[in-house]
Amino acid sequence: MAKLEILHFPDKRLRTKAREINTVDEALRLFIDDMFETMYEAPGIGLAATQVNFHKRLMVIDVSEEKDEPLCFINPVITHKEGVEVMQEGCLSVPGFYEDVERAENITVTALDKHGEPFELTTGDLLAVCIQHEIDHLDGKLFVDYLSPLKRNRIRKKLERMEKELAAQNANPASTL
Ligand code: GNR
Ligand code: NI
Repeated sequence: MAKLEILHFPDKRLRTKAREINTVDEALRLFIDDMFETMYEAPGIGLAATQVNFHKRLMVIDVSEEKDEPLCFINPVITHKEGVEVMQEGCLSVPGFYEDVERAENITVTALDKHGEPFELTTGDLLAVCIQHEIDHLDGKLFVDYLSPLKRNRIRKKLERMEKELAAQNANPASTL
């Protein structure tokens, strides 16, 4: 197992539209294990392949308290949406920022599981929000896209500055001692 590197906004690679997966094999299952490890260690309740620079339609989620309900979605498609709900969202690719986002309250999603078997799930609450958030990633979309340009640019500038400081620190670790 391996922890994968998570891309941060405004990295252009987060804007890539992921492609459908044609074959669900052992190699893919090993990668799925790495995605779960990366998500649990972050920690996060979901992770889309786009965030770890793998541009295929794959995402993992676990919204349970005990972190014992792993869900894997391959080629997910939302077939039904109902109601509207506002929830405060965060994102591992936008670290440290939390903002209200409006999404469908209840959804039905179809996907393949990690064995390539089709399934359908109808759900609400945090799981419904998380599924919509992850599918957005697969389409190159981030929760900051729902905010005003002013808010989004503020977040972008802060993250760019943080990234710069991190790079400088990595180049010369003694400078901050
Ligand atoms: O860990 C996460 N928490 C979260 C909270 C509210 C709405 C969505 C999320 S998803 C996020 C992990 C992540 O960035 N997934 O792409
Ligand atoms: Ni996210």
